[in-house]
Parts: sequence; structure tokens; C-alpha cells
Amino acid sequence: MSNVAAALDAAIASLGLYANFEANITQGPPELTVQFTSTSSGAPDTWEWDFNNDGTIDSHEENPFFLYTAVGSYDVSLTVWSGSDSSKYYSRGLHHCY
Ligand SMILES: [Ca+2]
Repeated sequence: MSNVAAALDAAIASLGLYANFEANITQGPPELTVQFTSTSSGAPDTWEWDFNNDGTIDSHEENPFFLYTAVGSYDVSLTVWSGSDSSKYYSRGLHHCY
């Protein structure tokens, strides 16, 4: 790792643990495949995605795909963990299938 990359990592880690994510697409007709990318800070070691707000974790990957198969509006949450610390980011009605 370069000195610049190491310094950047240290700066990001100093921000603390904050969950955040991006998605490559936010609406479309089913079946809609969405690529989610975690942009969380604080060097999380665990990712818990709930793509349809049903309380069931759908993925533990850092940058998962999810396939929306039904028409609807979906709330998406990402909880990240670093040791015993956690942070949750919640996006209401992020994805619309029509
Ligand atoms: Ca779920």
C-alpha cells in the first residue's frame, strides 16, 4: 500500500463508523437487478443488507446485487459493524418497480 493510500485509509477510519451506500439504478420495471455499493466509513468488517425492509438480512457482502421481482416501492437498509460498533443507514422508498 502506498503512503497516500495508507494516509487516506487512516483519514477515513478517523471519521468513525458510518453506514452509507450507493445504488447503480433506483427504478425500473421488474425484474430489476440492482448493484449496491457500500460507501461506509470506519472500515467495517461486517455488512448487513435488508433490500426490502422485511427485517430479514438478504446479504452480508460488501457490494451485493439484488433482484427485485415484483412491482412496488422498497426501503433499503445497510447496517455495518466494526467489532461491537454498528451504524445503520436507511433509505425509504429508494427503489421503485413499476
Ligand atoms: Ca430482507
